[in-house]
Amino acid sequence: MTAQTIKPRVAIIMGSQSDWPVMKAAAETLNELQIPHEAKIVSAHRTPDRLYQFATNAKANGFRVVIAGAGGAAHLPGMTASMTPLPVFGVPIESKALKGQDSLLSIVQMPAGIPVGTLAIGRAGAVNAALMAASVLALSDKGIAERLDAYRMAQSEGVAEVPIDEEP
Ligand code: RP5
Repeated sequence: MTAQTIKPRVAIIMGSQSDWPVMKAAAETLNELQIPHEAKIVSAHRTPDRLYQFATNAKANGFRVVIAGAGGAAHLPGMTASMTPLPVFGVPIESKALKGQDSLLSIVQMPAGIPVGTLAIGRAGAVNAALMAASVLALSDKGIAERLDAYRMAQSEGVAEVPIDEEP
């Protein structure tokens, strides 16, 4: 059975098709951990009705965690968090004008009461959002917990003790 044939537990949403090259890293990380997920374009300002429908129904639809990526005036993660009790992890996308500083500050500066777990700008944030989602699911899923442990162990084992000269 592949990760996609059972009910998705993680929703990966993003404000635009242009966010996918970064957000794909979250999907790939979840694939590595065999965690079923679904990816959708949901724009807070271009498709507000789609956002409302997604966020208000996310828990009832079986999702347990939402990963939301957005760039610029990045209100998608915060608006999503305002409409669902699920944990929302925000990924700031690197914007052209301000290199993602705008995205980061838009997502991280949530007023008290509606939290968004904010990750790093770009690919590192997308990968880590997936790992945070895995950690949440691992609390109640032994298989995911074991695969997450194995992922971390393989990562540690992949780090050499001594640096080598690399080919220019
Ligand atoms: C945001 O505006 C999206 O999340 C994207 O990062 C940014 C630019 O979107 P496009 O103009 O490329 O569609 O809503």
